Amino acid sequence: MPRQSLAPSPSVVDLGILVAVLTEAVTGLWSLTASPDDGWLFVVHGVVGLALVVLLGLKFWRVWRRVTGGLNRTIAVSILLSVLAVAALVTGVAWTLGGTSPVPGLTLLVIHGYLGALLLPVLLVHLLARFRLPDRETVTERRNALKMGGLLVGGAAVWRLQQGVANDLVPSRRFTGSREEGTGEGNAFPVTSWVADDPGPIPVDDWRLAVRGAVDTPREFQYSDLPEPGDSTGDETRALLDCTSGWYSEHDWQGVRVGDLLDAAGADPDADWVRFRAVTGYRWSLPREEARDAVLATHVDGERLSHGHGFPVRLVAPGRRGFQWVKWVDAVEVRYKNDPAQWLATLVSGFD
Ligand SMILES: Nc1nc2c(c(=O)[nH]1)N[C@H]1C(S)=C(S)[C@@H](COP(=O)(O)O)O[C@H]1N2
Ligand SMILES: [Mo]
Repeated sequence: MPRQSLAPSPSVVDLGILVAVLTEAVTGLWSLTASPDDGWLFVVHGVVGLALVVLLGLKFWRVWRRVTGGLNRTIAVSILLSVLAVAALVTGVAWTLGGTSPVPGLTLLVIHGYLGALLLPVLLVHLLARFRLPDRETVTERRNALKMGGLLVGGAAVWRLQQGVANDLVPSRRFTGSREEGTGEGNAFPVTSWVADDPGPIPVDDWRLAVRGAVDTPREFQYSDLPEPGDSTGDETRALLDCTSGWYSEHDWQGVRVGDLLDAAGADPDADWVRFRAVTGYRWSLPREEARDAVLATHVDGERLSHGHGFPVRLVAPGRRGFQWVKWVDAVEVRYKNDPAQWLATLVSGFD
């Protein structure tokens, strides 16, 4: 532990912890939808997380005597909060360094996310009991500002070192923290549902793909209407599926270009959104121009999609996180507005 003279004033440490935790919450949540242009989110999340380790160390050093003085409700909340914070930091760092989870079916990254989410309401209770606004002079005092700045620079330096180690330990790591699984091997990659969506096999004779909404002529296609891999009317795209639970897989996807479906139905050029709906009600929307270049895939690396991967068709949305790649699609809907309720649909779909 550094001597207390090297530490910022206690009230500044406390404020720093609050700001850091809120930063982690925002960047952590935001990272779930991050596109390849949002790499900086993960950098901020990592650097601030490492600075938080030091801030919490300083705080624990200062307050641990209080805990040994006996238990009351406020102290119990503080202890719970400390345990959650340490567990969130440990799982986050361990995931980066290639650690594997003791809980089957839950990666360390997912556990890290749950711990972070659990921590926020406990933090709120803790703040309601203990929050004091530090006075302005202390916060802006030059030596405090310098020490906090030093902490961030230190966090950035350790983060760089840690990235080097992590890239050695987990060579397939992406900037999102995800690890490679089954690239180029057809259907042999993980099957994931976002929450509970898990329909039975879809009888292809009854299945239809509807193109509807803001279109001149609503259309319906049977499976046999869709192009086979290699057909001149078909499309193939190489794209990487990156699931927020911590794995990614890159494949050649064969199917039909969404733009061709929209042209076949005569989509209204003023309608800015295209919504992809699964047989279960799970759905996601893309801006029209992006949707036009997306593919509704029937095949992966030339293999017919397995049921788990979305047979008869699944959306391939390059640059989007996995949860937006809707599986078991049966409708493409051209719309004038985006669909904020789609968030809820992805969470509740599959519960009945
Ligand atoms: N209908 C539907 N589509 C879905 C999901 C789902 O639960 N239901 N899960 C999504 C998530 S979280 C991911 S990562 C990918 C996983 O695709 P895979 O199971 O083919 O690997 O599908 C997405 N598409
Ligand atoms: Mo996912």
